Amino acid sequence: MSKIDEIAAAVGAGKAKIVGGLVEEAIAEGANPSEILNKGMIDAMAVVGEKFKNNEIFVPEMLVAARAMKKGVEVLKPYLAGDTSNTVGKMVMGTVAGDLHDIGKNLVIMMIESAGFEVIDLGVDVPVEKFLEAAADPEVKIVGASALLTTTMPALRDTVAALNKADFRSRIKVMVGGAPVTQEFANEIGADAYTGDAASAAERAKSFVA
Ligand code: B1M
Repeated sequence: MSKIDEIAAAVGAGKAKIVGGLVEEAIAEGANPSEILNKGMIDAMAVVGEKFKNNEIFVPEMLVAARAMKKGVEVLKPYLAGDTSNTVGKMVMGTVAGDLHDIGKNLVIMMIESAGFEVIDLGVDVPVEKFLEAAADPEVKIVGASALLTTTMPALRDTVAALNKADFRSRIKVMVGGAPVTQEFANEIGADAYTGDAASAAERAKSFVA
């Protein structure tokens, strides 16, 4: 079994205590940090999601897998993130109301910070008003919102609709993402950008301030 397969197995089994060590070992062996993230962790979470859908595992197992992934990401962060000393702009980011999923949002924040942005993390289950309040800061250039559940896509719609009505709308760009979100949905709700992964989110954010 390759080290990346070992990481995927440990994330899938929720073995938070060993994931960090395995990531260190993989790095020491010369594994590519993005490959560790994509194949060792994100793919492993997709398997966890499939098992949950098929009733092979339940919420507690999903939760421990998420904790294990977070441990791995903590160790991986310095290898993925670049020089953050030059701030290119301020961004607000949160997971929409009713939604507690934060791994994807945190990855997006990590990549966007490494692209030079200062990110205000509003956390999870963020009401529309909190997005509006944070986005009212005149220094904010981008507002990002994440939704992981089909049932919270309406909250994403509401969030974007409220931002679209705000008097500061022309100052900001609105970015959306999350597993159930599509380019089509993003167009429909009036967001400026949709990306399917964290690295492209950072690229897109950079393009807005270039
Ligand atoms: Co939840 N969950 N979950 N869960 N969970 C999913 C999303 C699900 C698909 C599993 C499944 O059934 N196959 C399913 C949703 C089904 C649906 O909506 N149709 C589901 C469900 C049903 C639920 C509950 C309702 C379960 C229950 O209680 N019965 C419940 C809801 C709680 C709530 O939010 N109110 C729930 C709870 C949980 C846990 C708390 C146990 C845990 C979350 C822990 C945490 O986040 N701290 C959890 C987990 C871990 C998952 C899965 C297994 C993994 C999610 C994840 O972290 N993926 C997930 C299955 C899956 O996604 N296949 C599942 C890895 C992450 C890196 O990917 O977040 O997609 P993702 O982010 C990507 C991109 O989407 C993108 O970039 C990221 C990195 O590349 N991206 C953006 C994300 N945001 C972006 C923003 C951008 C741009 C790109 O611009 C701003």
